[in-house]
Amino acid sequence: MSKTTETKVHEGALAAAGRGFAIVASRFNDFIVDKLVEGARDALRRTGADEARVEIFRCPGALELPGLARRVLATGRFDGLVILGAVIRGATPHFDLVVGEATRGIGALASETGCAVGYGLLACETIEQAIERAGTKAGNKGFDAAMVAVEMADLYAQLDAQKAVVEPRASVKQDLPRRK
Ligand code: INI
Repeated sequence: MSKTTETKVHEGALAAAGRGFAIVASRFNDFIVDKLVEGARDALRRTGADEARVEIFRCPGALELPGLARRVLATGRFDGLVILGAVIRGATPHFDLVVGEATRGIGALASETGCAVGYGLLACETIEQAIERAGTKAGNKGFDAAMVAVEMADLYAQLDAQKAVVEPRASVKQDLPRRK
C-alpha cells in the first residue's frame, strides 16, 4: 500500500484580537465611502478587534489613498490596513486615471511592504452600482475588504512566527565551536 503524504495548507484565521487596524478612507463621494467605513468597522468588531486599536484616517480623494496609507503604515502601529474609496464614472471624466493610479499605488504598497491590505476602492459606472456595493444588493465592499485585511494579517503573523523559529537556529549554528 502506498503511503500518502499530507500537504500542509496555510491560511489566515478571521481573528483580529490583539492586532491594530487602520481604515484609510477618502472623502470624495462620502455618502458611499461612509457606508464602506461602517461595513469595515462592523467586520473588525465581529472578528474580535479591540475598538481602541482601530483608527480611521481620511484623505480628500482616491488619488491620495496610496500616499496616506504608506505614511500610516510607517507609524508601525498597525498589522493591517483597510483602504476604502469610491470612484464613479458618471461624474468622473478621468475615471480610468484615478482608478488606475490609486489601484497601482495600493498594489505596490501591499507587495513592497508585505503589509496585510484589504482593498476596498469601488470603481463603478453609476451611483446606483456604488450604492449596491455599499451595503445594499451586492453586500458591503468595506466589510469584505476588512475581512481580507484580518485574514492576511493572521497569515502574515503565522509566517513571521515561522521566521522567528528559523532565525535562532541559524545563529545557534554560527555559535558552534569551529573544528580545528
Ligand atoms: N476621487 C474619488 O475618490 N472619487 C471620484 O469619483 C473622483 N472624481 O470624480 O474625480 C475623485 N477625484 C479626486 C481625486 O481622487 C483627487 O483627490 C484630486 O484629483 C486631488 O488630487
